[in-house]
Amino acid sequence: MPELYDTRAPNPPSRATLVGVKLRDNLMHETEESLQELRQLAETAGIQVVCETIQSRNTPNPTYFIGEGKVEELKPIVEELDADAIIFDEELSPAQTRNLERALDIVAIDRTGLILHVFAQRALTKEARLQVSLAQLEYALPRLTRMWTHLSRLATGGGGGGPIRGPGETQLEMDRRWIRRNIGQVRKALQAVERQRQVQRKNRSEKIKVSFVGYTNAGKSTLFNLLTGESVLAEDKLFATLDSTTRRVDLPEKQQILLSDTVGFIKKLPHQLVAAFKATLEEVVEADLLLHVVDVSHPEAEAQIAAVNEVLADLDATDIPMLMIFNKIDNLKAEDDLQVLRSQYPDAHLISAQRGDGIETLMDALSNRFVELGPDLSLSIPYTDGKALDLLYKHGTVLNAEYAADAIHVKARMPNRYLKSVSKFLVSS
Ligand SMILES: Nc1nc2c(ncn2[C@@H]2O[C@H](COP(=O)(O)OP(=O)(O)OP(=O)(O)O)[C@@H](O)[C@H]2O)c(=O)[nH]1
Ligand SMILES: [Mg+2]
Repeated sequence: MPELYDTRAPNPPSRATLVGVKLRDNLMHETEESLQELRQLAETAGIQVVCETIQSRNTPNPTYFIGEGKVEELKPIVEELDADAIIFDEELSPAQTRNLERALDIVAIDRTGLILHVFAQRALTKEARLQVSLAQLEYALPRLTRMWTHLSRLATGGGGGGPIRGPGETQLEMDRRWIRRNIGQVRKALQAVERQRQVQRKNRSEKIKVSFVGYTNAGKSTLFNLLTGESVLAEDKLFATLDSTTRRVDLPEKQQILLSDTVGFIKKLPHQLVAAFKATLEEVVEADLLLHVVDVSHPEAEAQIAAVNEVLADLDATDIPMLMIFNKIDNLKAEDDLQVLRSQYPDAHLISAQRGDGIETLMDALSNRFVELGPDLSLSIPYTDGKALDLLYKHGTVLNAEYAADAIHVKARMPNRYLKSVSKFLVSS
């Protein structure tokens, strides 16, 4: 793949001032928690946070988002602390970005830009990198001044891939044309990768598909590893996982499911990213069951659940049955009160993916859930059709097998999706 798709910024900032804005409709603690998350995002991106500030205002100032007085106040601070970026926990307009950069003489970044930057740094596979490229290009199109996060010209690598100005074309038009052309190329490359993925998915269409969803850092990958014996990267960083991984898991009642670990969601997830990651998220959209993993020890657990549900609505995935999993119960403090959450989600499973608490019960619940899908069946299987019996053992629960002279008489349960493969052996019960 040409270096054209190198999504990493050529010279990302290293010392940042963070700005949160409490608007009329927000609560102060929400603004504070969100700023705390922005700090985590910045740190994940390798940016040191040298200062944090919150301004309360009714509505954003159209010129700077924050007030002019606040900008004046920040000038000496930024200089003294040697900050090279100001990061807003809000979405800045292209004009606000430009004005802030001029006034403070440092890079101005918004929450979306930072999230895109983190994704770009962490994207390893070809598909994830293409998806991030697409999101970045679409974000860059109206914001041509934001060179730090763009696909840089440097990234076009050899072959003189940078833009060449056409007759009568302004720099701006040329840049736009260059970005549009790249969007086209990245889309094409993505389609090719997605076609491959479709083939793989077809092979799985028979199986029960279960997919994790959840806020970033909730513990999805830790639980995935525990259930599959895999070693997907799980760490205390936001967006440790960008690609989905799917593995077979055998449930206690012997049914097999395909379990997928997926990218985590976040509040104010850039819509460019949701669109770009639609293919990766097909694991979610096509699932028979979603396991919504929540870090229940997080002070914002409830808001995080809401943020995940919002993204699911964006993906049209709200009709898929969902099981709530309250993770990290080992991390709960005495003063934490789960009353509200538990009353909202009485069926939630309380677990610790790290310590293994509650896992057996969770597996049993999953197993029972899929057994319920099939009614009790009576079958008569000729000895020459041993394969059908194998299928029953593999995907269903054999309640009783009687080896008679003419055939094997079996009582079993089978998930509905497999019924077809044994239906010709059904006898009335
Ligand atoms: N105390 C505690 N920590 C946990 C538990 N489960 C996971 N963690 C920790 O939480 C952090 C995030 O875990 P991951 O499994 O990477 O979370 P994730 O949901 O996959 O996160 P992303 O891939 O970033 O969306 C890691 O440091 C885990 O060790 C748990 O049950 N208890
Ligand atoms: Mg993960």
